[in-house]
Formats: sequence, structure tokens, C-alpha cells
Amino acid sequence: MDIKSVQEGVKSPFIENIEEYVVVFLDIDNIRYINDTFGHSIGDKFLSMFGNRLSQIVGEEGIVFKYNDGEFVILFHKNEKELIDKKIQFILNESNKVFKEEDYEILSTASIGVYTPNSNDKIDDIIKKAYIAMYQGKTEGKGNYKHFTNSIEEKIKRKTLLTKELTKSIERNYEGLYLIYQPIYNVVEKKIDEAEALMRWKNQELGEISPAEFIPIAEEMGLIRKLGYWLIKKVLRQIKEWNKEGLNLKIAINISPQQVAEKDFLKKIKETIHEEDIDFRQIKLEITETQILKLDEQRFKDLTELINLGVDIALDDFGEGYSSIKSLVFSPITEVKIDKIFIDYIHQDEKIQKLISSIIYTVHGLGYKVIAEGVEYKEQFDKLLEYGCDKIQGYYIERPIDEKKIVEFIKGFHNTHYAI
Ligand code: G
Ligand code: G
Ligand code: MN
Repeated sequence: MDIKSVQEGVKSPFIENIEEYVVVFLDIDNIRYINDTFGHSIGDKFLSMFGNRLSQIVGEEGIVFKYNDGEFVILFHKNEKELIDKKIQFILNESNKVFKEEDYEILSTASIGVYTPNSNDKIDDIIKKAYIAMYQGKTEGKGNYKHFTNSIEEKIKRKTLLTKELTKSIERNYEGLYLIYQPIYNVVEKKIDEAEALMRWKNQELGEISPAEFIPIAEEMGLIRKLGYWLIKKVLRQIKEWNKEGLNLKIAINISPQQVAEKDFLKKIKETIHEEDIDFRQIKLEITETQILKLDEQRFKDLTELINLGVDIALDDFGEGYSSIKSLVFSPITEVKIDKIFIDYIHQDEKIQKLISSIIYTVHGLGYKVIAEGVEYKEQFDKLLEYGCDKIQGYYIERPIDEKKIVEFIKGFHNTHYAI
């Protein structure tokens, strides 16, 4: 069957009354992988098979067009939403079947976006909106479908804007990006001897943007490595400055998945620490439990080597993900950071008290230290002390502050709190 491209289709009489259709954008999730792994001729056969199957399924209820490689646009005749949703669900299921060609077996999934046009919509905008819905669905997990909404469009616009501005900041020598440091209280030594470095971004036009917003975007758009290395260098220089003033802090650095997965990860970190002439024992890397179990053996070796050099590896946001027990036993770590979701209730909820006290016991048994984050009240602090938690971080001690304030804070703290 010969499927027309959208470009041909636009000229065809079918698209004249676009408001009579619902527009579906379908993207085969792993088309690049298929082409690269099985070769383009197999890829082409797969696409042709896929297109034919799609035309069969859609049948008289619509028209299928080719778009770019691995992309199709389907115009469904307007119908009840439930019926169209059913049809799309069927297409998704059918897209997720094994395709056999020669000796190859190919398993693919597709992502779909849906837009219902108005009569005055232009074809390019229509396809773009269906595409945007598809793209948003894909970022939330492949093999899904999503209807276009204005809020999806807003989200994408904001993401595009932040990506553009962040790229500009990086090009302008990291303009507007800066670090703050949150003190960490050492329960055994009864002093502040660590801090967590946290990235901040103040954009001239957009103002202060939360890392909870810009870090996931930097990760998705491939900007996080640059940011990550900039941050490490900046932290190391700061440590040197503080050392000169007689303040020897260990600094915790948050590491993103792409950074730790990088082939030269260990080498680069080692080199940078050497270059700046810093003691490895002044560095801690925080890696979330969800991300640590995705690492391969080589990365585990890298982390173990860093630990042997004196670097601390903390399992960040512990308990918030889904693989806690496994990550505890199998990962190269030295410390577990209990997530704020438990600390929030530790002074009130008996179950959480039982859970956290036994986690602390278990983690100590495995030979790691325990740190609690998000400690805001004395009652929470007291409970954690009672259970033998090693380190405390949270607003109860202090908020994240700049590199000058933290020096004053620690001096003041040590003068007034011989013991809390
Ligand atoms: O500081 P704040 O609570 O606003 O941070 C929000 C989130 O952003 C937290 O989960 C924190 O771990 C993350 N974050 C802050 N700074 C960095 C950083 O330098 N690198 C990475 N990967 N994440 C960071
Ligand atoms: O996920 P991660 O551990 O990197 O997150 C650290 C973030 O948590 C910091 O950005 C900091 O702003 C925030 N944070 C630290 N202590 C507290 C606290 O006591 N209360 C609240 N609400 N946030 C905190
Ligand atoms: Mn952290």
C-alpha cells in the first residue's frame, strides 16, 4: 500500500475541512535504534510494514500519512472521544508487537499525541500541537498517548525558553549561576564539618529559577555535564579558599545520572581534584538510589576507587525511590541520606519512628553512616539523636547560605553550641 506523505496530503482534497478530523501524531519510539542496530534496509521494511498495518487498523475511519522517518500523521473522522481513544489504544497495543524480518526480531513501541483542530487552524500548527502532545507523553514514559492541552503547550514553551536562557548563561561564562551551601551538623563531633553545595540560577529577565525546575531541563537537554563540571571546579576552589581561612569542610556535591554514567567520570573527577590540590576526604558525592542501580559494573568500580581514595558516596533521597533494600546492599556507598518525607513525621508517627530507628540500626550494621535531611524542628532533631543518626541537615540547623555567611555561621555556632 502506498501511504502519502503529509506534504502531498496537504494538497489533496482530504484536508480541506480539517475541523471534521481529529489529528493524531504517531512516533515510533526506537526507530533510530532499529536503523542503527538492524541496518536501514531492515528499518525501511519495518516502517513499510508498520505503515501498512496502521492503514489497515485505521481503515475507513481515517487517513494515514507519512511524516518524517518513523513518524505518521493520522486524520480520524470526528467521532465520540471514547471511540477514538479506544482506537488509539488499539494502535498502541498493535505497535508493541514483535516484527520478524529475516532472522531479526524487532520489538517497538510508539508514542502518540492527539489534537482536535478548529476550523481556522493552519495545518502546520495542527501537526505541531499533536506533536507537542506526543512529545510531552514521551518524556513521561514511552508507549503512551496524550491529548493536547494549553498547559502542555505552556510547559513546552517554558522549557524551550529556559533551555535557551540556560545555554546563553553557560556561553557567557555561567552568568547568573551560583552556589549556596547548607551546613551539616556532625552529631558525634558536635560540630559543623560538612555542607551540601546547591546550585542556584538568577536570570536577568526571568529572575530566580528553582533548581527543581532547571536541573531536570538541563538533564533532558544535555546541559547538565557542563553545569556539573563547572560546579565541581567552583566547589573545589571554594574549599581551597575556606581551607586558607582554617575552615576544613567536607562538601557534598549532587551528581546527575548523565554525569556518573559518563565514560570518563572517574578520570575527570580525579584529575580535577588533583589539579586543585584538594584532599579527597573533603569531597562527598550524592547520588540518588534510583539512579545508582542503573549503573554498570565499570561505574561501580569507579565509585569504589573514589571511596578508596577517601571520597564519600551518599545514597541521596533514600526511601523515596523503589529499590531501597537492593541499593543498600549492592551499591558502593559510604553513607545513606534519609529522605525528608520520613523526617517530616518522625516526631509524630510511631510507625515512622520504628522504621527510621531500625533503618539507622541496619545501615550502621552495613558499615555506613546515616544522615537525615529536611530536619526543621527540635522534636525531629531529638528523635534522630535518640536513634543514633550521625549527621543532621535541615532548616533547624540552618538554610543553604552563601560562602561568606557560612563561615560566620559556623564560627557563631561553635561559639554558642558546645553541645546541643
Ligand atoms: O535546593 P533545592 O531544594 O531548591 O533543590 C531542589 C532540587 O535540585 C534538589 O533535589 C537538589 O538535589 C537539586 N539540586 C540542587 N543543586 C543541584 C546540583 O548542583 N546538581 C544536581 N544534580 N541537583 C541539584
Ligand atoms: O534532594 P536533595 O537532598 O539534594 O535536596 C536538598 C534540598 O532540600 C536543598 O535544596 C534544600 O533547599 C532543601 N532543604 C534542606 N533542608 C530543608 C528543610 O529543613 N526543609 C525544607 N523544606 N527543605 C530543605
Ligand atoms: Mn542532595
